Amino acid sequence: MKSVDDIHLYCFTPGPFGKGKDPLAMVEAEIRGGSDVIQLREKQMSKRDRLEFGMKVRELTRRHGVMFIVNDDVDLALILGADGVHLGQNDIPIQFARPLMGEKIIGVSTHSLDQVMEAVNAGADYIGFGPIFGTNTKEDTEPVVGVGLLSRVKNICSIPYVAIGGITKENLVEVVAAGCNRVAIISDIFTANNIEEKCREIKRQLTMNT
Ligand code: 3NM
Repeated sequence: MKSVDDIHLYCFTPGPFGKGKDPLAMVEAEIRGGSDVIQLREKQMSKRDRLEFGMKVRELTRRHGVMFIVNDDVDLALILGADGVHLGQNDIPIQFARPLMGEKIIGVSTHSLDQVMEAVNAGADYIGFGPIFGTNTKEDTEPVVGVGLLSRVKNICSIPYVAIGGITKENLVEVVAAGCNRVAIISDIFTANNIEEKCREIKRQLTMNT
């Protein structure tokens, strides 16, 4: 398993983008394209279906040495033997998750500089920061933070931070120019004709100067 410091391209399970397709094959394409993390994010599945699908993703990520993170559910993360859990601002606070997760990774979604500081102080291992641009992928998204605010995160954040929300291969250059070479992307990857190639091109841009 990689460490949070190694995160550049943070990917997801397909959710609604996997409808009528083979979701596991889509995840495999992301991994072949250089994804450093796969997050199990299947908000429309029942918990039992998430468990069953999650077991397959766990097996796949383990085989390829890719980090496996479960969205929202601490219990599912532990049951699946995931590397960590990702918590939103409306999920259980990190103080309650930490005793259960122990040394495992806890990531937290943040949407303001205050939330960044709060997550760092509470002992998060990494944070997501966004939405950087407008996005239709997530319901009830917070207001756009923009690359201006993103460029200020590094001054107050001592842990790895991953930019998220509306990021594409085309606007990635703005994110990198704002000093961030860690991104989480859903729609631009899953709507690509060739998921593997799209991931590879994005990963190349993120790791060009490292
Ligand atoms: N979290 P896309 S934005 C899951 O701002 C998620 O915390 C966000 O999908 C946040 O790459 C978002 O298609 C959706 O915009 C990201």
